[in-house]
Amino acid sequence: MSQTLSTLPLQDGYRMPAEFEAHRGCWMLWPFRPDTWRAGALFAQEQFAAVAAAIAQFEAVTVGAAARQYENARRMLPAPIRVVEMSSNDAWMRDTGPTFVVNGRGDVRGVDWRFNAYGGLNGGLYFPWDLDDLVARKVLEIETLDRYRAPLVLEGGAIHVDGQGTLITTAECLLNPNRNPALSREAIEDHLKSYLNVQRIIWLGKGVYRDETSGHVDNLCCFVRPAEVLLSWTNDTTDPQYEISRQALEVLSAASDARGRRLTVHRVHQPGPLFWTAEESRYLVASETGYGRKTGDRLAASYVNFYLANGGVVLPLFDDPHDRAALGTLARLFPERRVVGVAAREILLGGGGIHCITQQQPLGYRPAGSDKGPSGAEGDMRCAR
Ligand code: KQY
Repeated sequence: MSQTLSTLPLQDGYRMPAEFEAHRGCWMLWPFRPDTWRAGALFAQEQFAAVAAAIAQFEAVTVGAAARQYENARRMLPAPIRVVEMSSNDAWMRDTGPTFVVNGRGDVRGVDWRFNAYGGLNGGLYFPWDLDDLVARKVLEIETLDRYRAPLVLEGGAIHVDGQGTLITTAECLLNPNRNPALSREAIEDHLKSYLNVQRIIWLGKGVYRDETSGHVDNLCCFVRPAEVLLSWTNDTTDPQYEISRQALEVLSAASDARGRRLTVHRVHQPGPLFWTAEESRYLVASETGYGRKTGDRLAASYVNFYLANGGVVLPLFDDPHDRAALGTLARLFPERRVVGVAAREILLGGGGIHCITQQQPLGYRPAGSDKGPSGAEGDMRCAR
């Protein structure tokens, strides 16, 4: 049974692990809404299926699909991928799924943040969002994992952690009045510390230029390993992204992490810039907000929006001259993983990337030598359930 707990992860000894730690698997949702995904989501579904198949080379994948899409999803997804019926308002598992936390004994729980579709009635992207706000709970219920319901509006794409006490976020998103208007920066930091067990929070200013999420960090910067980050960059000083990335570089270069280490900052040149074409905006149903979805609007494209799977990196590609260099950079940064590129322009047209549509579920293991496992063997790797 999955219980809702009234305690806090910090006091219970749980922490959010880094994405580069071992996974039990990956969760995704199936896209369908015609005001986010053009042409009735057909092209997006093809790319979601390709992402799921790429991740499935490395770890188990589960895709939640609305009842009316179940058959379609099952047909389009390769057989080893588990499809479960799950209603949602859109398909951003990073933002609506649970943030999993682990303890040192191999147990896994989930934090269920409040979700308001990226800003509620004050700049949010869609209404209603009630089904999306239930996604984390449903995932935890399916996995029989206990749940912390946090009093904070937060999307998973707004944070990145190193698993060793450091969190990176942007002020543009987490301090945006359309998320938690009643909370000060200190109060927000206190919640992050209590729910994720982090001690050092690094605040970047803005996220990627024209990012409709109000600047999610997962499109701009991420941890490659402890004390090493990757930043989306442009050499074009006339591009509005230049000043955003330059300021982030300044903050990151001056920062130290929770263990007192200075950060090594790697850079990857952004694609494009990329824009909506007339053909692409033609078969899009008008949305309530209409945010940046017409011919000529700039897309918030970034190679940082990749997914780290067990032994793999699943990298968004855009049929862009910068793709090649990005593949090379990621291969150099992750020599121990296999880099798989997946075409992701249709996902980008929906406002996100591969990281935004995925959520890793950690394995939950007892670190070698920390204790005796159930078999009595010293330091064995134990699954959480
Ligand atoms: O950055 C992300 N984690 C998700 C992007 C969501 C865009 C909503 N249209």
